[in-house]
Amino acid sequence: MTEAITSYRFSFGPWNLSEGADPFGPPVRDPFTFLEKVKIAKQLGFDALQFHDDDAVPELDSLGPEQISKQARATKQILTDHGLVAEFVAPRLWFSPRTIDGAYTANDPADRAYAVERSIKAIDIAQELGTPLLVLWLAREGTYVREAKSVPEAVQYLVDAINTMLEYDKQLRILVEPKPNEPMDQAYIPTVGHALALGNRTADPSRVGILIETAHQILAGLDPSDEMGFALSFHKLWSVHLNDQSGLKFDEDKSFGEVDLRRAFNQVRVLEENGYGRNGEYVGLDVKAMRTQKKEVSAKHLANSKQTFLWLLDKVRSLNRSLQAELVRQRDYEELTRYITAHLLGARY
Ligand code: XLS
Ligand code: MG
Repeated sequence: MTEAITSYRFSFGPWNLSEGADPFGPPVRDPFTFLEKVKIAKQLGFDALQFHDDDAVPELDSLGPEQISKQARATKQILTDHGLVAEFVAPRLWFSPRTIDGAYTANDPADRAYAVERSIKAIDIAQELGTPLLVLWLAREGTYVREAKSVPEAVQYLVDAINTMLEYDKQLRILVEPKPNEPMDQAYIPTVGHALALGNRTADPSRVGILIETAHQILAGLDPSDEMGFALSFHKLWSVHLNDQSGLKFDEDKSFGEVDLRRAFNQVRVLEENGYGRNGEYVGLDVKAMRTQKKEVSAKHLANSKQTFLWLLDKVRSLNRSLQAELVRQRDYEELTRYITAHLLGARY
């Protein structure tokens, strides 16, 4: 066990305060302005915001370099004025007509070039916002039809794109956020293991790490806390997107711990037991408000997820470690699981 941090720092992205649109229906709430979102973050006790490049600089594709840095500086100023910082920037490579067939792995070389140029702009924005972290959620890197693409070629395109970014900014660190499906049928980098292996193929593996989202692990049929433990053992867990997910379906981004409290407990436990946060890592929440929430109460999912993390942290810290060790020594795992259930329920044991 590594010594735990005394207090965690929390973050979320502006997209986590949303208007409730889904593929079957339009928005149901008026939007918050960016400034209102910043105020909500501060009010709820968050420390940082996460950004898609165009959250920080809207209409990015139509702007020149000077306009981009001017807007990025204005965004940074709003953060500073409210005592917040930027955790990371992620290029939004899934919206443009030029990323319909993938971004770094599109079959058309002009589309691949667009993806790299856009990523370089995202790095410029990250520099203006004062963060060395770039997150790559490889949304459209995968296939709908096996015969349309070559996997080894696609992997090489990904390596080349990451190398270009690492070369462009020598301080940059890249976090790959694996997800097995959605929007793609099959993603090229579906799991933490794939992301680690990809990082190892790049010119500087020491600057490529992982962001783990709870729901993405569940969609891959894996246990989120085990995946976090795996990345931690390689010192590669540089950010997390805690949330929850009810089974194998679309990415639900439910509040942390809403579906499976014990699974959430084990994520907090593995982070706490392995010193997560001691190198400045944030506890990020990638959660979505239910479509039924009215605007005035549409930030509760963020407050609740943070609260649940802290409640579970108390449970982790108050575990009877000698009892746990003794039950492990006796190999009485039935008793161990009974103890954990009692502890989580606050039942007399
Ligand atoms: C989508 C991803 C997305 C990233 C940020 O499934 O979780 O929200 O975290 O680009
Ligand atoms: Mg995410």
